[in-house]
Amino acid sequence: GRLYVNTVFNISAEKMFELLFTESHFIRRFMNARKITNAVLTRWQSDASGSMKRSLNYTITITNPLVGKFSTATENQILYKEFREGQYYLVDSEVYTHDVPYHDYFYTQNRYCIIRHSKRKCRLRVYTDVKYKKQPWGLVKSFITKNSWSGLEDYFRHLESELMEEEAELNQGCGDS
Ligand code: YK8
Repeated sequence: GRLYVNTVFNISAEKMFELLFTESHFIRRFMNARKITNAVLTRWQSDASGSMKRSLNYTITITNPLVGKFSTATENQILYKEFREGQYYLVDSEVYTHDVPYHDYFYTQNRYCIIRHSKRKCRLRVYTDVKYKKQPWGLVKSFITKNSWSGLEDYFRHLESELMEEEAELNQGCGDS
């Protein structure tokens, strides 16, 4: 896998979770900017093991010229029960893109770690991995992997920069934070 984000923000861990994993204005604006439309999300619900789950369905707009312009996608998220309110959150997210070439071969696994750093700071880490449900021919596999990495890198670079803007807005007028 790859580590796409590993940054300390002037945002509390609790707030970071709220920004990324609830229906926040931030995530709505970000989805608009990425042209992610038709989003339908379920609420977080606890499962038998005590972890929390939710799923998202949406349509993504794709800039890769090898692929059609749009694809529907499903994202299944799990918030592990080891989370500590305000301290530590671990969310695993599996993303299935249903309408891209070779969609039945692969999905993407994103792991988001939010760790309290101090009262008003947290570290956000995002690891991603391209996973295979069936083994494609070698050339196809490297083609899928390469195209996935470039799309993911663009996405997470954008997310990180939008979080930095949000951080600046949140901290306006309280200089000592
Ligand atoms: C989520 C991973 C692959 C996919 C794309 C597919 C190329 C197909 C390869 C052919 C377009 C928001 C990506 C980047 C679309 C966007 C997905 C996003 C960023 C040519 C063989 C959508 C996180 C996420 C996970 C997986 C990304 C797809 O929150 O290259």
